[in-house]
Amino acid sequence: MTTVRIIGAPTDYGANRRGVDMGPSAIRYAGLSDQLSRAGVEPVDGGDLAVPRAEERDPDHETLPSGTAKFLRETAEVCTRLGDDVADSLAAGETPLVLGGDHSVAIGTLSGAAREADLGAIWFDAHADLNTPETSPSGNVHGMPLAAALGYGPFAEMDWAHAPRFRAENLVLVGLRSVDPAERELIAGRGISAYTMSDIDDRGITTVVEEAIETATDGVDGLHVSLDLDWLDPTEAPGVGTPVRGGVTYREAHSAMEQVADAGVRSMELVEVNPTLDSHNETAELATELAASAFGKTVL
Ligand code: EXY
Ligand code: MN
Ligand code: MN
Ligand code: MN
Repeated sequence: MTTVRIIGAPTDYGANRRGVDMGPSAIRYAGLSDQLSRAGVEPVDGGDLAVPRAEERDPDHETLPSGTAKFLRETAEVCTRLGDDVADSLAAGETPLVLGGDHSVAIGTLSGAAREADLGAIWFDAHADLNTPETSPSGNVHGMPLAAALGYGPFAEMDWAHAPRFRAENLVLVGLRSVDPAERELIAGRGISAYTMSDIDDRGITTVVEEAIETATDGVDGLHVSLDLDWLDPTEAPGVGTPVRGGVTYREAHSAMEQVADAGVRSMELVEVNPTLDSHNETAELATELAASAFGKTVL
């Protein structure tokens, strides 16, 4: 039986508002372990990483030679430990499931997951998360994890940030509807596969995810699934900090997760659940249900 190791990463350094640090608690409270058991995997809860509260840290941002990345030092510190935990879990033959926290935790997940294996990734998100400190309109690192993992801009000089065995050719973005100009340039210039919501409208979720899996897994050892809950329409997932209207439906999301279950998930993360913005914990509940689908839960 597959062992899924739950690793909580309760950060909010990368987001512009508090609350997303309560994501791991809310997702557990929503019944994650039970859902995973029903999916036929064995959940092991490794607890949460220790994350110093943002208020105890320099509230100001880290200014780099060019650009801004708020709380970058703190993010580096947490992601380094998270990367080690993810790598250890994989080395033990487990499947790590990281609970954010804001999406900056993906820098740690990807660096750990791409340490001993060539990694492909599907990024289910309204956003491209490809800004660098120079191009970011906000300075928030949750808009930068893919640029970090791929070593773009000043991240090239930061060994903790880039994922050693993860290439742009095996990255696929699915569900885009909020992309900044510099991110658009990177997608075109670096050959990153990307599907917008219009692509899903035109071609259907099944075809899009089928192609995404093919591209992400081409020539690699395993697939990472990054699920930002703002991928879904805000009517389904209100508890997120950066909602964008026009996202996927409940059923489309499940269908996509069922497809990745068939492909096989090597590592996964659930990020950006913000209980202070949620309605009766429904976004956290949705996260647990989608994780169960991604790990193979079926009706019959
Ligand atoms: N692209 C915007 C920025 O970089 O500030 C917004 C990023 C939001 C990132 C969210 C969580 O996926
Ligand atoms: Mn994101
Ligand atoms: Mn997002
Ligand atoms: Mn390096």
